[in-house]
Amino acid sequence: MAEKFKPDLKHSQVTPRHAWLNRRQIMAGATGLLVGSQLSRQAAAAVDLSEYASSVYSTDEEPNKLEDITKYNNFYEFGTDKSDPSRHAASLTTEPWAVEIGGMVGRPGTYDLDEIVDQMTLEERIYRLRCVEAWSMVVPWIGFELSELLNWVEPQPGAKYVAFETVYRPDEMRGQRTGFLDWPYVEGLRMDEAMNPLTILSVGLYGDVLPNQNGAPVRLVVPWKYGFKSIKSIVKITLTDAQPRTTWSEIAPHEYGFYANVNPEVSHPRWSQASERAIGGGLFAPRKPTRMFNGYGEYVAQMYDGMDLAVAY
Ligand SMILES: Nc1nc2c(c(=O)[nH]1)N[C@H]1C(S)=C(S)[C@@H](COP(=O)(O)O)O[C@H]1N2
Ligand SMILES: [Mo]
Repeated sequence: MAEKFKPDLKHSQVTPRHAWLNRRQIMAGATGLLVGSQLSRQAAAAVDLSEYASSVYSTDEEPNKLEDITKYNNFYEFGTDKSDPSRHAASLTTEPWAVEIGGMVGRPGTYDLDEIVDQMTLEERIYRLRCVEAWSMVVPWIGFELSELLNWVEPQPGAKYVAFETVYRPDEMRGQRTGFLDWPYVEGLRMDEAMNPLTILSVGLYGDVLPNQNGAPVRLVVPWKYGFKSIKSIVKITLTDAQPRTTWSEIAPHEYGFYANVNPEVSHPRWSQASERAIGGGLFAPRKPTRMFNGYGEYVAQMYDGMDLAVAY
């Protein structure tokens, strides 16, 4: 497969990461939102699709255009305007990239991202993304299940949470030269949330490596939670027995909780969460009703049985 692909690559410089994205079998849903991408189209044509299970977790909704996904971003390390990340994120060096994995694991270490990805099963996952600001998109990520990585480093039985940290590089991230957030951005999940098959680490988008503004080279994607949980440009993953600090819940605990499950019935103190504005729908498109757990309840609701979701927001 690799040999077949190389001549077709449109990239003038094939980086190691480009190489693995094309070399490895990107599993694609049968409904194939492969259409948006040249590289993925080539992949679909060249491989025997019968060997590939479609991801049951992908939505068959139309994904947003690459333009929407890469020009309308939240990535405060590069500024607070939606257009700041696409204008300023090129300054981040994403190669080489190391991820330190530690805490309550059997095999702690600092691993090269290429080495990690080489061990993982890449899939295309087309997910809805619902920001707490009440806009939404549909994004064709490429990534692997976080559970596969955690199992690889052998979680200890006492581990109850996973903490994540974004890179801190004020020289490359202009937003980090301001005091707007308490850098580095940190996030966390409960262990069962981290092990849920919906939870992925994304390394690609539309068949290519992840653009910097979307959290290159590796970012979390937790589709049933508000977007701020999906932390970008991760350099540190720590398994712990205590609930990790999270950036937004520390800044405004009455507005942003640790759980942050999408919930149309619990309003943000300053706006309703009952509906959302679909990016790319045009100025006059009607708002979409927001769904409990962003529509992923069948896979995740049982994790919160017995929890009062109005309190644990
Ligand atoms: N490190 C970091 N991660 C982050 C953010 C951020 O500002 N910094 N913004 C979050 C928010 S609020 C959202 S909605 C998503 C946006 O992801 P996207 O730009 O790829 O759509 O990233 C999340 N991850
Ligand atoms: Mo967000």
